[in-house]
Amino acid sequence: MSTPVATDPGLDVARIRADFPILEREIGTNPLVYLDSAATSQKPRAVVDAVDAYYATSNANVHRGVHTLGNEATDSFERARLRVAAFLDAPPEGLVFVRNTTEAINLVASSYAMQLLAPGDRIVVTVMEHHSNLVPWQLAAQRRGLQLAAIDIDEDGRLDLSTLDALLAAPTRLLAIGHQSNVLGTVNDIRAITERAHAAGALVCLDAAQSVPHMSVSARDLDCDFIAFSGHKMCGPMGIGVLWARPELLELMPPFLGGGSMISRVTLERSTWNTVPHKFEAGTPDVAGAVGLAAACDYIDAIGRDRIHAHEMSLTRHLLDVLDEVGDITIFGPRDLEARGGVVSFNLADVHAHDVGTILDRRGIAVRAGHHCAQPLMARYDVPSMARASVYLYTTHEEIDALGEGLGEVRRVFRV
Ligand code: C6P
Repeated sequence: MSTPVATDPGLDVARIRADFPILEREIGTNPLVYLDSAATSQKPRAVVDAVDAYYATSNANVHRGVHTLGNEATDSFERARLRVAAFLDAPPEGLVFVRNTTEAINLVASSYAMQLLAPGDRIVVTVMEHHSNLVPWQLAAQRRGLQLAAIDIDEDGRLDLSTLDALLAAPTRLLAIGHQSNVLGTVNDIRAITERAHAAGALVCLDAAQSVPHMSVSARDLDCDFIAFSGHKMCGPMGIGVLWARPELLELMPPFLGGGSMISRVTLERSTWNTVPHKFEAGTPDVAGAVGLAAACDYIDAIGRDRIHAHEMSLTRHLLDVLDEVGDITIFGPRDLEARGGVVSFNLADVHAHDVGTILDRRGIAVRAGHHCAQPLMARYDVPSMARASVYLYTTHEEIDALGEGLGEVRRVFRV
């Protein structure tokens, strides 16, 4: 029997689900059970409608025209910047619209690490990073002669911070760290870690791809120097993401991409740059994406991030219990709910995660299987792959039960 779970009586999941048209879909003859929100979330009608309304009524290029539509589009884009900055509790002049977390971190790697760090300087990452928060630093290290070092994890899948001060000592200039692991679900204590990094003279680049959608993230409270996240994991459109950086750092950093919009004055010989954050937004931006992301912020805040988080914690408790009941399951990451979010990776006996995912899909259950863009972490656990279930505001406890039944079928099929 699974442990009784305390659901938030205020979160009307049936009503929330009615906002997400895709959740009515069937996969074959089964209702869709979408347990892959860590890969990308589904989109509420409010976001789809906001994108649609923008294209239907105000579409024009931004920061260029003198005509009415151009001004409306520019207003919509800049209002979206203010809205998303407010969601992040951050000064809007530090908010750069990019495509996704990956692009945001590449921007920092190119315009900060490669340009403003010196050969021999060190960047510290962790072994639980997504490739997006590792490969850009590797490229910067190769091109600029920087060193890279990694914080390890303990048996429970939490960071081993006993080595942190030694790793942060000179010549470390930057700590690049995820807020919540997309594999282990581990939530790192960023406020405390940032204090230690700053005390050692290092800046902090936070990969918030898996945290901003699921909990209140305040740039002011966390005090990080760079924060990256994607719209598509937080009910927003694909193709829009955010780099927030301290404006004074953006001032110091040279541009990432060159072209229209990011300049102040151009001659055949040289150019000068637009003010921040526009200096980092070359070319025509994804205005509809920004408008959709602002609508996603409104949608999430109307429900309440604390309530969404409480619901997800209740689901996670249930998920851990259901996986235990299936038997022969190895769960990766902390068991303690205080230390984790609603992303749970596991393996069932010696069945390959892809086989688990394929059999679950036959029942309409979508989980992710593979290395989760975290190959160093797979190597750390000495496994080729993991299966992963992840929850969001529209997930129900019954869907977790369906996962448990599906895993029972996997056991029968593979006779384990
Ligand atoms: N993780 C997952 O299934 P992009 O693709 O740029 O929007 O996000 C990259 C990224 C960066 N950091 C973390 C912690 C992430 O989880 C992700 C995306 C997805 O886990 C797709 S690989």
